[in-house]
Amino acid sequence: MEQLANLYAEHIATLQQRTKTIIERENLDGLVIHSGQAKRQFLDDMYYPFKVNPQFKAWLPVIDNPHCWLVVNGTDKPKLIFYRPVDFWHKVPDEPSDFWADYFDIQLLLQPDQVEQFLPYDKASLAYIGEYLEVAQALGFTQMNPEPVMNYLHFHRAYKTSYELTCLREANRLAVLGHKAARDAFYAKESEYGIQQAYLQATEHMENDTPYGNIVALNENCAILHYTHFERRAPQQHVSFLIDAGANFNGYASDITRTYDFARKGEFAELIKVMNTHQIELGQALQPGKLYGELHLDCHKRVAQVLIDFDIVRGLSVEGILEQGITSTFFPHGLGHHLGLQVHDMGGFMADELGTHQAPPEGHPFLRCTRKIEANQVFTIEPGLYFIDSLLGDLAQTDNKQYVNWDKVDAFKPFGGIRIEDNIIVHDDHLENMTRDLALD
Ligand SMILES: [Mn+2]
Repeated sequence: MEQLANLYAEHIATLQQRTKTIIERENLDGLVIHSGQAKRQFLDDMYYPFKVNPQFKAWLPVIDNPHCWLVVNGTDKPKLIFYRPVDFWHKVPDEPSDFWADYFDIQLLLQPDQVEQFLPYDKASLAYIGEYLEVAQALGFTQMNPEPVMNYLHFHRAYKTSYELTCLREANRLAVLGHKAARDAFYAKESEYGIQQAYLQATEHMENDTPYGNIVALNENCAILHYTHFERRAPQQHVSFLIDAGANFNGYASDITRTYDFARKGEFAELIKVMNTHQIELGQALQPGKLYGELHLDCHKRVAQVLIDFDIVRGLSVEGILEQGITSTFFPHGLGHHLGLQVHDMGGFMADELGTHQAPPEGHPFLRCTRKIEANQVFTIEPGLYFIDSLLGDLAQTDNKQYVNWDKVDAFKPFGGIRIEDNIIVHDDHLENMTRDLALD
């Protein structure tokens, strides 16, 4: 990981530059970024898993330590107030000595409530960036998460530094190890729970380390978009498998989906093959200057063609299917989103750094990205095609019922559905499909 250390200087310089620009524009002296606090469960002495403020982990790969603070102004060396209590109950974080430590003036904080002595006295021109507004208020902050600052940071976070791209490649590498182990566990007829264990072991992740709850679905469960149940017993028969699972590296996420047919032959296997081709082609269409929303509409066109080719919808042309909105029954989610410190990285709807909202096209409320595609952005591309009982039921209540080949739908229902998802970097002159580059078919 020597490469990471070499790239980190430029990463910090970029964040410093962004900070300098926005605080000058907003007449601020600096930003104070709070890593967060552990949340306690109601009437209990147990804590929820800690999830760090993404604006904090943008600066350094410390993702498991609450009560840390950053004081930055874009000019001075960033100050890190690093929480390191005396505690014989828990493992205390080591004193920072990693590659990133040299880039901060580090002060160790023994108790959360002693932070005041490390913060600048006059807070009138400082903005608090974090979740705990009452803590900020008690400390004397009057400006908390000012919208122009947040919009600016979110917008620019879409442009990844070389350090961040390296982290995202590594997050892909880890996830692909998990996906291959999960695929093998599927063909070995494991349960959803068993497949999940194989995934976690291969990625060396604990369940709370993954950037989102893994979706591990067998058979008709593949039709449940966010299925996170993990049935403990294997089904009588394995027919299909959908896994949507990522990994975390230095706080950066991967987000990868694959769908398998157990028999590797038959019409569902064919359907996977065709969707896989569309997924690859949609990924190749991520050209700088285009709007991401155009790709989403292109995907609906492709899904309409698939519905015709597989005789699922009859008596309508591609245009007719789109006009009637029938593709949304089979492909009800967005084509994809920005990826980075968060799985659904911020800034997907922003037309500019002021945060001007660019709404999704009419009839596509679930699309998470409408932004102009540019170099150094990272996207997921995840077309899907599902046989979802409730949505098919809704469709059967409309005049469009006549166009659906219900026998075909019934034949596909036991397989649930298909989603295929890669993570792609847009470069100036080429695209980099991080997921396919790792030989995940
Ligand atoms: Mn995704």
